[in-house]
Amino acid sequence: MCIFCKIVQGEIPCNKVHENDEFLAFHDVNPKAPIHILVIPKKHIDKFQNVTPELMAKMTPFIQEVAKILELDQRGYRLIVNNGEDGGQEVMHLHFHILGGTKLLWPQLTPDENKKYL
Ligand code: DGP
Repeated sequence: MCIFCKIVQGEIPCNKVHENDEFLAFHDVNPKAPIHILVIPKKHIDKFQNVTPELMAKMTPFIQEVAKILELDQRGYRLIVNNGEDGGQEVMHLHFHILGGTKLLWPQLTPDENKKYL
């Protein structure tokens, strides 16, 4: 069983923010911003590339609710999904990162800072 399925089952504790029958939101163990939440479907789906439109249609309002609970809805926040190897996904259970609580930077994401991509 993957680590996030163990969190869903209660085998590994988490600092929960919100949940319903299908989704769970909890604080990231290694926060990259003052507020860093992970939102996951309780059902195991390995990555964003394999999520269905039907599940996303329900996940979207859940993420918006979490942002409201954390009072990020007015100031703003960033949503990140790392998908697959090049995307830097470490836990192979679909998760959205919600980052906020400060004005976020938009850092260089590749090692070569001088390379232009356009
Ligand atoms: P990603 O690189 O997108 O797969 O991000 C995985 C995130 O999951 C990373 O920011 C750290 C977090 N994480 C890994 N294991 C645990 C855990 O056991 N508990 C919590 N709360 N977060 C975890």
